[in-house]
Amino acid sequence: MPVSATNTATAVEDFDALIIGAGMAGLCALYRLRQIGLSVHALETAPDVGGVWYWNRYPGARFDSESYTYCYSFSRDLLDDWNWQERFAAQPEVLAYLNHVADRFDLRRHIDFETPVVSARYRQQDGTWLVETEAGKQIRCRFLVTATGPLAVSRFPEIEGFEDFGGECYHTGRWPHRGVVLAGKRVGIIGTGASGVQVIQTIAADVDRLTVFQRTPTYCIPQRNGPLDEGEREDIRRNYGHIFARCRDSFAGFIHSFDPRSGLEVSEQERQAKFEELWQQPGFAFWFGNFIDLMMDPTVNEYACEFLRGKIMERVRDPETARKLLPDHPFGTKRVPLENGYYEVYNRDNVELVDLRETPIQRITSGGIRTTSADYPLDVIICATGFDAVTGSLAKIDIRGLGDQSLSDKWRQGPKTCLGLQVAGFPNLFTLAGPHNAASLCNAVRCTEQNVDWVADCILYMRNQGYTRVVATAEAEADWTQHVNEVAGMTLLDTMTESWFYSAKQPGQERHVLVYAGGANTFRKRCDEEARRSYPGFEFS
Ligand code: N01
Repeated sequence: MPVSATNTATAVEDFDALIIGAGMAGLCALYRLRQIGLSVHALETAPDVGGVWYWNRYPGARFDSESYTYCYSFSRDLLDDWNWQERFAAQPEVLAYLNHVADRFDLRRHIDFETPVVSARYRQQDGTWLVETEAGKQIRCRFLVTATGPLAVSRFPEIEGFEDFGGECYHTGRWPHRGVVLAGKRVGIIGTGASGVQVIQTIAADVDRLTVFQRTPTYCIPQRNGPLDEGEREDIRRNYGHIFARCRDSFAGFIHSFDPRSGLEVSEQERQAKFEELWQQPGFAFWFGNFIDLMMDPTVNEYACEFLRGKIMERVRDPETARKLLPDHPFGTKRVPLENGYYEVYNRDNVELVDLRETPIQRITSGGIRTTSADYPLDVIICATGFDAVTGSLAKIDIRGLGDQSLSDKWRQGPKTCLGLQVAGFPNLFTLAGPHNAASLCNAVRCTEQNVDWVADCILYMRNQGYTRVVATAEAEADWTQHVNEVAGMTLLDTMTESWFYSAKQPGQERHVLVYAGGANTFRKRCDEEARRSYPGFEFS
């Protein structure tokens, strides 16, 4: 199976497998594919490892997953020698962890940094992929594994006048590494998703004035972060097996599992008690530990919404500001931000909330932001406006499969995939955390490890059977794509709520679901079943 060694005559490097990206998924793939004996290499745009954790250095960036669940499980020694400092680690600790992994397993020597990939073409004549970098370097590989990240391509809002602004302007997803001084400045922030919430609650006390430009309020639940002491760390180390098993069996790869009861079968008093108990717990307990039909039954969901709106009203002193913060979409149909004192920020004298649904932004001016009702003078504008999610980082690469078909063209009417891991017409291409894959609606590490294991097992199967080419069949792709859409349609995700779970980037565009809403546990079983039955949805040769 190995492709031949470096071919100096044509200056094309050859590897069995090439990974695009050296973030959380890419490092994992590098480790695992090397472990099964492949010659493997990775190309990374950034100057170092880490992916989103390399780029997202904005104030307050931290895990929304319990630290001890968002770490690799492939090495017992690694689990033993890393000491998580907080229940939900902050970005510097996460990045330090990923650097530690890269060093501990000697992964860096397989990575070319500052090497963006521009194209990848499948060559039918020899069944390899030819990958070209921005600098013109060519690499040939048997297997191409994309680990480009579902939230990697930052999106600035399409608002007129950015070029006129005389102050500083940053996107959370590309925060400057030199750091940014915000203390004493007039700061405006656009966007109140998970990134915006983390920034807002972190900087409010330091800046002179903070103006929050909010288009859609969303439900934030308390993170209840705190330091881990040595006793807790010891406990965690002893229980890693149990922790990972809980995550594996859960809907979204977290330690939280749905209550098997319907929210309709309990009394009002029991329901409120359950909500309160979940609200007091750290992390995503309120989302993924709630009643089993929270994301399916609009009445149950609305009970949860009412409870959370009540909490917002209690915490925000000014009733008019509180009203602006009240969401009206079903809970969980946008990714739920975890917060530490977010709502109390709006009780500060130096913080103002601007509701863009009432007074939209007209333009950016040289001195700040102009809405339909006022001019807001600013020194700094922070865009926490999200990403071209899930397919954005793949669309940046000209990926061409059989018959020179472009992946972007194929997905123009929405992604089509088999298990979110392969695409018909694109042999030997594996898309880690790609569209239709459980990994985007999941604790990322738990789910990408599953993706990587599945890919490694598939390649091992090929090796044992003497195959060099695998490709999803058109039927299996159609079945999975239909299933992904049907499952989303059975949940409240399929409301008209705008979120990155769906592909519509602008109001009015056709929507296609990008995530798998059937649950990480179901997804895993489906993938395992496919392997156990010798991959009936795939063609080998
Ligand atoms: O991006 P988002 P994010 N004018 O797309 C607003 C992960 N993450 O970076 O809701 C005005 O969620 C937009 O408004 P609306 C996590 O998976 C993880 O915050 O579209 N506003 C929204 O408020 C998360 O879901 C962690 O109306 C505009 C915001 O910008 C994902 O990353 C931490 C606008 C975008 O929210 C993305 O989160 C942080 C415009 N033109 C993030 N355009 C951890 O777990 C957009 N908005 C550590």
